[in-house]
Amino acid sequence: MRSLRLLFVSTSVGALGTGLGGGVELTLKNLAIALAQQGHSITVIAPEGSTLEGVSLIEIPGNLQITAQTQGRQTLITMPENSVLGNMWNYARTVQQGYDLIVNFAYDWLPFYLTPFFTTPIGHLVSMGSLSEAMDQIISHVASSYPHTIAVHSQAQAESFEPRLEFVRNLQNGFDLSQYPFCATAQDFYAWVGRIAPEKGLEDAVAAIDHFGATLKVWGVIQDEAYWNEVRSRYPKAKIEYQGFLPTAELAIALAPAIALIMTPKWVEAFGNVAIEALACGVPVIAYARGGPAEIVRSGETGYLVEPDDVTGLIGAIAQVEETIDRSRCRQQAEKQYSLAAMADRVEAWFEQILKS
Ligand code: HBI
Repeated sequence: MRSLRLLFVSTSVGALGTGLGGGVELTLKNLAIALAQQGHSITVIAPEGSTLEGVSLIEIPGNLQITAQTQGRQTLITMPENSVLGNMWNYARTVQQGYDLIVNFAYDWLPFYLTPFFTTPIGHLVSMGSLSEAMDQIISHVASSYPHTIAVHSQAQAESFEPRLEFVRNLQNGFDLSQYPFCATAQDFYAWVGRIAPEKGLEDAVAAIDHFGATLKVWGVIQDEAYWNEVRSRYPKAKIEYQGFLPTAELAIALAPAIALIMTPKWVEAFGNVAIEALACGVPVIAYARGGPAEIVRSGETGYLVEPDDVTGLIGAIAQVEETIDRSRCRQQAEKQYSLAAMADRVEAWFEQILKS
């Protein structure tokens, strides 16, 4: 494929490197690295204060968007004064001639609405499942009016939208697996990784490990302090060890010896980057059979899929995971399906389809 001049416009809810952008931060960084390795040139537009080593970055000032997952389904589309989202897309408008393709990473109404206003084609990588009527409507509209310009991370995510998205591309995700050390023997703890917020369902993982009196190490940004305190006060004897929010490389090293990663999403997790990160380290994944993780975990082979919201099911899986799952099979699945190269191939095919149509 000819080398492309690519312009990435980042998420609007936080500067890159702060963790507030959740999975999108890692996805954007990994794509920039993978596509640069394939010979493309990438420029990233992101909120002021962003950091992204080795990639040319344009920092834009302005006020952040409210995170979409904290709003209701009837939420109105809102923009703060001096919106960083508006400023990023105005800047993209002024420089678009210098690029073959623009990729939007924000889960916000504006970039989807602007699709026909740009002469340079825009691809939208949708980072979450359905959250509101207004976003469903604009994403579905772009999916049908501009076929192949919408990409998602899983089938479940695509199916969560109403009306159903047509012509979308399932990119899954991909990671720099060299950052993930394979750990053949586990130490005596379980892991939970993610933004600490209600949609991530930490309370179920705590309930399950509390049953065994086992240790649960928790990594991630405490996005909802009240929720965090409520979980800990509900299980006062649970051995929860908060490990803070670590950059990828450090998280991988700390996570690698876990007996298993426990994923308890209460929402349709669009993908579940942490599932791949765990598998890459040889850590089996015990997850609710909901959203992206249900398309990643091979139950009985690289972990266990459990009936959603069934804590007893989590307990049953935890009881047998250590004896029954071969940790090298976990690493093998990550290498085959979720390497940066595998992801770059899927993304290049997506780009080709956009540029053709
Ligand atoms: N909310 N409004 C809005 N815009 C985003 O780009 C956005 C978000 N919430 C979460 C989010 N992006 C990222 O954390 C995703 O990785 C989930």
